[in-house]
Amino acid sequence: MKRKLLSAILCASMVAASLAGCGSTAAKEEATVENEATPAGDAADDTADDSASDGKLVVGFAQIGQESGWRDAETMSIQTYAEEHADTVELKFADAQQKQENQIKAIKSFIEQDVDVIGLAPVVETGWDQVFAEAQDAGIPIILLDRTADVDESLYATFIGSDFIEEGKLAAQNMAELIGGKGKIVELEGTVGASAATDRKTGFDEEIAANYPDIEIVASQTGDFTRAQGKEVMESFLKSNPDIVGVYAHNDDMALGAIEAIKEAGLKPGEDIKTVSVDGVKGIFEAMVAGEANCTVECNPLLGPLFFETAAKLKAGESVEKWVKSVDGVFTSDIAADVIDDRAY
Ligand code: GYE
Repeated sequence: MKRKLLSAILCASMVAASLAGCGSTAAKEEATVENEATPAGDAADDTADDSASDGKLVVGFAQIGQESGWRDAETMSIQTYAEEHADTVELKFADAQQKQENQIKAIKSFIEQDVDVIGLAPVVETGWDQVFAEAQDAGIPIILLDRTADVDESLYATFIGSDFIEEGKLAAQNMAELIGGKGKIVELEGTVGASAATDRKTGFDEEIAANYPDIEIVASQTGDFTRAQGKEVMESFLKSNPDIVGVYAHNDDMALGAIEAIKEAGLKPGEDIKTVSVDGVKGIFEAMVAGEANCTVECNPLLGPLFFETAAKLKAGESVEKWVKSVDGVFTSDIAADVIDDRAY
């Protein structure tokens, strides 16, 4: 009873943003009621849990939020897989609304519900040691999905995602080509403290510093991976740096916001100011086809199948690689029209 009540409270308070999450928790609650008829004790509980979830793979996923088109595509990929495999998989989904404290609450709730595997897209890199240790003590492996955490490797099972430093380097090379190796540019950073932002900045800035002495990054500021903030920050960049020739954004959504700001300033995005961003969402392909964006470095969000397959392996006690690296491509405006219809997100 205590366990059921706690789960319900946690669900109401922290998973409030995710109807799907509460829905699936409710299903588990019913199952837990049945368990209460069984004798107390770990072994009894385990048996009861298995029969309650029909031997299904029960996975809790603590999502960051809905900050970008990329994030929505990833959520869709995870939820669609769970729906299509409902006979073998049960997903508990929490939307943390971009707050680490909500993600920590979600993980604690998943531990309380004794899920088989926990998935997490860490909104920021630091601050996870304690809750990861709690999961480890409970014998629940953690899969880091799409962003890394700055913890000892022993505290998580695997990271599934892209090489952000490499993405930053590719972005720098493409920017250099677009602006003929010279000029002032600005940088729109992702969420402060997020691995995807820190590493995309490191890769880009280091590549520029090492190989392109005539390119100057005159301003670099966070736009929190959102379109609205990308636009707002770009507006102030344009006011203080009217002579820039390029903008590098750590994701496509911020680039799309920047494109709006450039247009409102009476300039032509894609011509007067070149754009390079990361993700490869449909919106940036549309902007490239329209001649308003120049290049995107792909970062695959369709990680649902790989995530669940990896979780199944972990449940079965199989070993998995510490980093399952995504294979991504680079797309420029000259090929955008040819490939836009094949884009899956
Ligand atoms: O690039 C961005 C999102 O963590 C890789 O997060 C992900 C990033 C993605 O908000 O659009």
